Amino acid sequence: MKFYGYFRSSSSYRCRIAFNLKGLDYEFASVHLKNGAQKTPEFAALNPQKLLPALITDEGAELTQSLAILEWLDEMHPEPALLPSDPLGRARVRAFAQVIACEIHPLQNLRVLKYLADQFGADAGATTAWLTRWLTEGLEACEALLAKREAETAFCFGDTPGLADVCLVPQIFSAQRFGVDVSHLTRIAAIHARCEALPAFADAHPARQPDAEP
Ligand SMILES: N[C@@H](CCC(=O)N[C@@H](CS)C(=O)NCC(=O)O)C(=O)O
Repeated sequence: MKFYGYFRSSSSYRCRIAFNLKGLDYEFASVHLKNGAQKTPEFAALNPQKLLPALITDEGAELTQSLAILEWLDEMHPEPALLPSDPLGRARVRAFAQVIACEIHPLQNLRVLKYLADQFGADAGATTAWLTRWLTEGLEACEALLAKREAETAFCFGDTPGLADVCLVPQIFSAQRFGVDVSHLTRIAAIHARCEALPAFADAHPARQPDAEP
């Protein structure tokens, strides 16, 4: 497999955690987002959205969108499972993951922040206010979903990490990077600490990637 990612990209980070949990090797191609490498014709031919991550399978199939990649990985390499075995459980885990991937993350994306600055003159203070608004509201909803679980579990929806945890940890990294304080979300904080203690999560951290920059 060839994986196109970037150390600081949180959707790439999700996939790295899943590769590690499942013990899968891959060739890594770094796409330097800050330098605009995602906009080259070569990368746009792979992902017309000009977004990371992208994956080329051993058979040469091209995949994009981290949630689609994660579910494909889970179907191809079922152990350990990222999704519960029951339909209701799967719907709950997917809903949690989609709060992050579909509602929070798009509003913090590089191209969105750049557009806010370039087209609407958002300065650092306005950008921080924007990020704080959407990350706090979204993660508070995640905390509330965790509070609604029938039982408190070590990870988001079970005793082992799954798709929800794979999405949560990179989102907390982003909150910390953008200086958004979510320490009042105690269930999330406890789960985050448990995940970070696992090598699969620790080794996927942006600071530990070959293309990491200060
Ligand atoms: N929903 C997409 C989001 C992809 C995405 O927004 N990726 C970011 C990095 S985390 C990106 O490539 N941004 C480049 C840009 O904004 O120009 C997914 O989950 O894969």
